[in-house]
Amino acid sequence: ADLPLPKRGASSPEVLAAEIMDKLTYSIGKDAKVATPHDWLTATILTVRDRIIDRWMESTRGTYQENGKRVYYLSLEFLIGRLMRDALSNLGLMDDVRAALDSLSVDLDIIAALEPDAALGNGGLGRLAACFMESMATVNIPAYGYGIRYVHGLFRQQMADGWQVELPETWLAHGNPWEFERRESSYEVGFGGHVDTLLGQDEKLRYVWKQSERVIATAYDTPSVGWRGERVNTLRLWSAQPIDPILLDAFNAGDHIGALRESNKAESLTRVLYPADATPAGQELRLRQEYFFCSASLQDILRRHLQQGNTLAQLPEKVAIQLNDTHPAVSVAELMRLLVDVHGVDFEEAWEITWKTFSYTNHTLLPEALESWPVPLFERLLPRHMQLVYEINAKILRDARKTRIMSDQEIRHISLIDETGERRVRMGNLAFIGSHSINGVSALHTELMKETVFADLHKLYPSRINNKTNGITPRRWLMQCNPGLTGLIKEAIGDAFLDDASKLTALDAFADDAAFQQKFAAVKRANKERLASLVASRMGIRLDPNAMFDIQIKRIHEYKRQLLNIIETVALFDQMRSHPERDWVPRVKLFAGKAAPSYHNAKLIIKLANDVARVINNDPSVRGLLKVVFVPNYNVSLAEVMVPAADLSEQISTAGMEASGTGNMKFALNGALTIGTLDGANVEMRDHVGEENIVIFGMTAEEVGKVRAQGHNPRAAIEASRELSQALSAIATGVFSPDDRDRYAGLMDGLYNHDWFMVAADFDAYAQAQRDVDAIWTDSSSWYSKTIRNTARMGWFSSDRTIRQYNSDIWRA
Ligand code: DL6
Repeated sequence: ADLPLPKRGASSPEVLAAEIMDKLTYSIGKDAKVATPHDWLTATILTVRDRIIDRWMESTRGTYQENGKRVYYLSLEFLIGRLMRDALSNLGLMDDVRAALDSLSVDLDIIAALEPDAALGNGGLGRLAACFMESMATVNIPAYGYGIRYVHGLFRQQMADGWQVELPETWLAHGNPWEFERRESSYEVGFGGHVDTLLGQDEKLRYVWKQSERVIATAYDTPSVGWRGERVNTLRLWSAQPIDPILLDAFNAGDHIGALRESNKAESLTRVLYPADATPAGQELRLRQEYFFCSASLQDILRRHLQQGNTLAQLPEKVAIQLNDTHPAVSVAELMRLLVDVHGVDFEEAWEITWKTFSYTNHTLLPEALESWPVPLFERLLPRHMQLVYEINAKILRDARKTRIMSDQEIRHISLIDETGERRVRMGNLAFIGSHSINGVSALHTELMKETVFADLHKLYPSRINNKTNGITPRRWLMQCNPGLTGLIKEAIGDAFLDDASKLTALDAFADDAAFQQKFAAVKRANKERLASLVASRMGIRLDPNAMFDIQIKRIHEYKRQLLNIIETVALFDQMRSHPERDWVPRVKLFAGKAAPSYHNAKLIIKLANDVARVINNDPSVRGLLKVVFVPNYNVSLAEVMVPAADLSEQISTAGMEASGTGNMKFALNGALTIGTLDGANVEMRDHVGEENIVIFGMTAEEVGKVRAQGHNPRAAIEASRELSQALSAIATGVFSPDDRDRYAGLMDGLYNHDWFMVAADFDAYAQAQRDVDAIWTDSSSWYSKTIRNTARMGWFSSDRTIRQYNSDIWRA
């Protein structure tokens, strides 16, 4: 029966304080006298959570009653960060909860800082998924996120003598008050074994997959609150458990370790997030993780669909499944298996249902990041799926030949099996063929997808590729991380922008207003002081907030070109020492980011940043002019302090290689000037903020392509640039690494001999652009006029806009 839902009463500081005390006493079992800050945090979260549950139940009931179309976002990563401020701000409870805690002598900021930063993702792709969850709730789409509940998220980064050291991350150490374990939502997921055939009563052949291993997937649900709490959706993360927690026979026979072997094996499936961001892990465990979460999610989706009285043929009408990159691509084969083998649907009909249900987002053009699995591994782990992949492939290739537009070479390229060298299953092709929509994440990236990785599939299916430029949620990336700026904007233009970020354009009228510029500058200064005090307390380094804060934060990758930034820093250092008479703009160069543990050059780049920092920061001749800091353990919470404090945002990837970028959007929204290449979403940012309000330099993607095709001579470019050759030779000969003079010889050789990432080729343009930035900085009214215009014109990059476009063009929920 539809019993009326209970509901928490209206919130006031008094009511909230009483509820927090109630939680502390009855849910945590602590007396306020002995409660630790963690206890207060948990009691506060539980109090806020009750209010979320009220809305959650309403949303879920509403979705059930409507039986409309639901959206399922399948992602191996959700980089959600801390949730409490998000929830408080979206529910409008921030001030009341602060006052409630004050009355209990508890400081909200102190306990909020204790909340673990849930790092169930590596970088952009995972953070995008988290922004999308928030926006889907905000724009009122009935959506579910599906992923993995990793026990250990992305590693903690420590520095040992300037080298990255990886330590395990333990976000669940104090429990997780946000989640609900749903034992009743458990599914078996199998691996290995073989496939039998049976003749059914209908005389049709049936395939029966006899799995050799099985585990249980158990759901953990976390509510995801939209702006103003209008809607609450569910993030459902799967945890792997053994079917038999302990093998008692083995235990009783004295094999105490062996008795737990199966259990350990099952649990290890969801223990750790793979720390590789752009390169596939290439491990059996990774494929197991992917299949595990896809199978559990699809079983859950079909169960819900059928429970509502829908038919399987109605699946595309009622269900939209978005594949976040190729990581969940095995879902295409799994849905086919469930439809054909479990529900007895004909292959042809199952295929129609499947491709109409799925859509796929590509996040990278790096060929090494397009997943593919060795056929023997795929076949051993998923023998039935291998058969289905062959069957789908045969059908697609047959159809492709019939069109008569595809050459043999093109047919080989679209095949699901890569036959060059070791045979491999191409997950990108599987995701593409199994979807009705394939999207890129910026206009440039989408065009490049059509021309490069998916050129042949695009020829066969010319209407499937479309663009959905990424976005960021302005709730986390403006309102929460920058309350000072949010308040100032409200004061100037009212609060309509809180509900519709495009309304920020009204701020344009204030860009040249001297009084407003001063207030804008004061907010920036306060944010810089906040970052300076974080750096002082964590690293014992003093930063001068009068200097320009020039920030590059993102995963460390050669294509993102932190190396270009470091080399230019070395060249600047050189110039400052050679020309002390010039009016140098004081700069603090800040870096942060993690390197994949197996990515040698990325780790070396971190060490170089630290080596360069040590030398520069200890040289009296540049004191007060230049400082370099690599802030360890970059994560969402650190970004929330660094982004609002930036004067200059470094978005300097080799053109054509950064699919979109989302950090670029966060900085510009918070009033930083961007120095960047025409790459990813930078191109569209330039179009929105105006080319006079962004500093663009370097080769275009087209030029990079041409130069690479012609073969370029970096040595000549280096020799033609005195600044560059001096900086490189200083690094190569050990000026920054006196303890190991050859440490960077190999890295520098790479620039002289290949320069794949066009560091040498773009150096002069970059150095000139930096001097242009200096010139703008020197004219502070021009600086603030540009940075205010950035904030005013970045509303389009709200993830609400992105999600609306997904919904109107792809999901139609
Ligand atoms: O689309 C989100 C994000 C983009 O903004 C970045 O440009 C892109 O590098 C990133 N891709 C990945 C790599 N994933 N894979 N595979 O994180 O996606």
